[in-house]
Amino acid sequence: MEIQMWREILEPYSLAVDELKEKFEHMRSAYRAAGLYSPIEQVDVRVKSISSLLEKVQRKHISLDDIETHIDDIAGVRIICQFIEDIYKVAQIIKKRTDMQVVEEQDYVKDQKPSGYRSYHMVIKYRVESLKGPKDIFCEIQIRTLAMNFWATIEHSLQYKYKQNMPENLRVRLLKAAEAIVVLDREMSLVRGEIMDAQNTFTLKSNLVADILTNIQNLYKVANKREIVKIQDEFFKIYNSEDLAHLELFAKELDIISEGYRAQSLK
Ligand code: 0O2
Repeated sequence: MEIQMWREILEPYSLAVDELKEKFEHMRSAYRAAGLYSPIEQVDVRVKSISSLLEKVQRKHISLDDIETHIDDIAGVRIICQFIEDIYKVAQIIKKRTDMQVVEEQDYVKDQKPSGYRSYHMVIKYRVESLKGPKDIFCEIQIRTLAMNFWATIEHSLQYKYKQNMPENLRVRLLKAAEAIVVLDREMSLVRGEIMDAQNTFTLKSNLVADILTNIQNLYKVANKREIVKIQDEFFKIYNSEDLAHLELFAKELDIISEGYRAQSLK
C-alpha cells in the first residue's frame, strides 16, 4: 500500500479522535462549570502510527485490505479518572450517548491481564462526516485511573524495549507494582468522599470568584468609582475570611446590583 493511501485511510480516524477529545473535554468543563465533581480528569487521544499498525497486522496475520474491519484501535481515546468508581460512571455515560454506539466491552479492571494491566476497554462505532461523506469507524476507548495509567505507561515502554523477552525479575517487579496500584486505588476510593468535597468546594469558590470579578469589571463601565472601590474592598475582606457561604451571598447581592445598572442603562 502506498504512503498516500495510508494517509487517506487514517484521515477519518484523525477527525474522529479530534471530535471525541472535544466532546469528552467539554463534558469535563460542563461538570466543573456547574460546580460539580467531574468523573473525567484527563483525555488523551491518538491515531495508531503506521509502523504500529503494520506490526499489529503482521502479529495478527491480517490482510492489509482488512485493516479497517479487523483492527478496532486505529483511533484511540484514553480517559483518565481519579477513582475506580469514576471509570464505571464514565462507561455508563458513554453507553447512554446517541452519537456513539458501544460494540464491545472488556473489563480489565475486574479481570486484570496476566501482565498486571488494568483498564476498562470499550470499542465504539462512531460516525464522522468527511469531504467524502459519512463514514462509520471503530474507536477504542480506554478508561483508567491515574494510578493505572502510571503503571500502564511505564510497562508499555518496557514492553516496547524488551518485546517478548522481558527479563523475569522485571516481570515480577511489574506484577508487584500492579498489586500496589490495586491497593492504592482502593485506599483512594476510601477517602473519595473527602477528596470530592474538597474539589467541589474549590470549583465552587473559583466559579464564584470568576463571576464576581466579571461583575466588578462590568461595573467599572457604569457605576461610580467610589462605589466600585467599596465593593472591591468588601470582596477582598470576604475572600480572605474563607467563608464560602458569605462569598455566595455576596455574589448574589452583586448580581442584583449589576442587574439594576443593566436595567437602568436600557431605559
Ligand atoms: P498502543 O500503543 O496503545 O496502541 P493486542 O493484541 O493486545 O495488541 P487487542 O487484542 O486488539 O490488542 O486489544 P486489547 O488487549 O484490548 O489491547 C489493546 C490496547 O490495550 C493496547 O494497544 C494497549 O494500549 C493496551 N494494553 C493491552 N494490554 C496491555 C498490557 O499488558 N500492558 C499495557 N501497558 N497496555 C496494554 P497496543 O496496540 O498494544 O498499543
